[in-house]
Amino acid sequence: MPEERARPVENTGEVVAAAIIVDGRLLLAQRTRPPELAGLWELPGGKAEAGESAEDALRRELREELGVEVSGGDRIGDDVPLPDGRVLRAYRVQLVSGTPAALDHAELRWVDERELGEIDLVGNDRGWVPDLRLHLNGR
Ligand code: DCP
Repeated sequence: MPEERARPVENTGEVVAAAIIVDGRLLLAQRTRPPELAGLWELPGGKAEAGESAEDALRRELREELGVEVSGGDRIGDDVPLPDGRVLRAYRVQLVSGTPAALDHAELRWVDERELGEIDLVGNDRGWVPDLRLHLNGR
């Protein structure tokens, strides 16, 4: 039935972003695209696929973009509605194995609380800074 095919699959509307904190520093990644976001820093992540849980999307995206294995996925900060109708959500994840590499970004940087306040984040991620500070302070 056409209605069956047209029904949206759960989770297709989410973009996941990961807060990886090691030794009091947060991992940020510098975007290469699109042109209006290139050069700005973000929590790495990406679009969840149809039917994929947020935790699975985080595991897949970080494997693809950073070459690392992560676990967990407790929410951080507020939902950020994106112009295309998706919703962007941040999650705290734990690094399980591997050393992050910039496989899909221009560069990676581990920032402390002060540096987080100074770096040029993508606009969508800026609202998370107060929550990220709490996590960097060991909460
Ligand atoms: N986004 C954001 N902040 C983040 C992560 C993503 O504002 N920390 C935004 C940028 C894009 C949208 O979410 O508008 C989707 O992110 P990506 O382009 O990074 O997602 P993918 O990696 O899945 O996209 P693609 O593989 O199509 O490049």
